[in-house]
Amino acid sequence: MSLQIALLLLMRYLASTLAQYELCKSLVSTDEGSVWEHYACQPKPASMKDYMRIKVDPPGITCGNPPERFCTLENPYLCSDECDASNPDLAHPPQLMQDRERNSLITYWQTVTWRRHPEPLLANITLSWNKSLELTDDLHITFEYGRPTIMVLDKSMDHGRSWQSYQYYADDCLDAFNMQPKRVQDLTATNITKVICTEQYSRWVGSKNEKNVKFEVRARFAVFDNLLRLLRPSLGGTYVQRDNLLKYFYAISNIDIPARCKCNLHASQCLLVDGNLQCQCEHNTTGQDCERCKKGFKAKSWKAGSYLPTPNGTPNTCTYPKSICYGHSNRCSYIDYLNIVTCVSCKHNTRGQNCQHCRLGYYRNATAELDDESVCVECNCNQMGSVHDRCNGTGFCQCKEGASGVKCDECVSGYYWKQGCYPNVCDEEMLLCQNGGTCYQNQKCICPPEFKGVLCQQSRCEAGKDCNGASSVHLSTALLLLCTLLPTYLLPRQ
Ligand SMILES: [Ca+2]
Repeated sequence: MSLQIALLLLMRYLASTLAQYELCKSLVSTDEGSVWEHYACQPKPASMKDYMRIKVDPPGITCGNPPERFCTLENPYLCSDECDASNPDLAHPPQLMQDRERNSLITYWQTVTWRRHPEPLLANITLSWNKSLELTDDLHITFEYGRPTIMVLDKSMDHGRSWQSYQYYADDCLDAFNMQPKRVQDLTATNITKVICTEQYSRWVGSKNEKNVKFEVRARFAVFDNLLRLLRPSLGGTYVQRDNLLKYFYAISNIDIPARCKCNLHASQCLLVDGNLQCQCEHNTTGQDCERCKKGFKAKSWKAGSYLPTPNGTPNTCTYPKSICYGHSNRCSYIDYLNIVTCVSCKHNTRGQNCQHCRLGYYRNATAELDDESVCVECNCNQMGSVHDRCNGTGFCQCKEGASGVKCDECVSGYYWKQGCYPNVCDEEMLLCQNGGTCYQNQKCICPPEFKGVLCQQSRCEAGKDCNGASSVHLSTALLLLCTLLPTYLLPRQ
């Protein structure tokens, strides 16, 4: 677990320093045309103070209504400064924590002074975006007139419904929170997300010397709304001087939040839409954080993109049911303007826009799963017996006349096989060879010498003649010839 966290942090660090993951997709040329390739992507870090909504509590905590005087820790007895909410030059409203300061004029929000001591001077500052963010660098809060001696940073993962303390700050952690003081750099990979109390940003070093309070997230990222609870103002390095409470108050001139929109690695842009930050989701995802698949693109459950493997990560694109192509292509692309997904280079004898069909000459193997490499099996139609090499969905080939069987490699009754099926010339039932002829493999009748014809139905004798007589004539001629020759051999030589 710790290794995973460390690795993820490293990836995030790399991702924030290298200009990677800026591209969600690109059109690449292939042998089969241009297709979109998708990549894990994320928006660039930005200063989120421009989009921040600030709310301060309790009511009346901001100074100037009614107008009041205050002094500073550096000049504790010259209490001539005035806060007046009705005078723009003397007002210190909350928005001065996020304004862009011009001409090096520092502007700041300021609270009422600690007149009611010993009642605590409490102030809550809620920072919200109505959008999940990921801090990409340290959060900086700049305090004028000294940093608080006690404060807490809370975070909310549910837009402010519930809060968890994220970091404690105190000049004396044991005294304020009964916690041992720690620094972020003391944390190791195993306890990197531990909630600590730090004394690093609360001790008095002079209000001009050190104004910043940091929340170090370079090593610890967060998704959040923030609640800054200011519990005790700067005391100027000493105890509370009850005779001069006008020097105790909070003043914040700037809150810097370097962060990026959390888009789950599915968007490279995050824009303000109707006053709210909105990821410009790619990879067929939708939602403010691209946290779900677009309607119809739910072939698999939604997944955030991944930084791994380097350098491009994994987009984990949402796909519509057919377009996962059951793993038969890794080159499927979503075409925006047609709102379709199309695949090229279908493998495993599949074809179709989504590799959802079997190639011609192949049929769906009913016993194989859709993602099985053997999902399409060859029809294997007999070339002689089939009309073509294609078959139907169950593997049956289309047979020529007389042929039968799944592969058309047999003949129906009345036909014989010889490089295909041909009608019987003769058989033992209907097409009987006549006149003593015998049927040879249904292909021909072998006739006696005196007959001819397909079924030996035709006599070789011409019609009307005595074919027997004709035969004896031939015989007697032969005998006569023999007899005339015989004496030459049989008679004794004289
Ligand atoms: Ca300011």
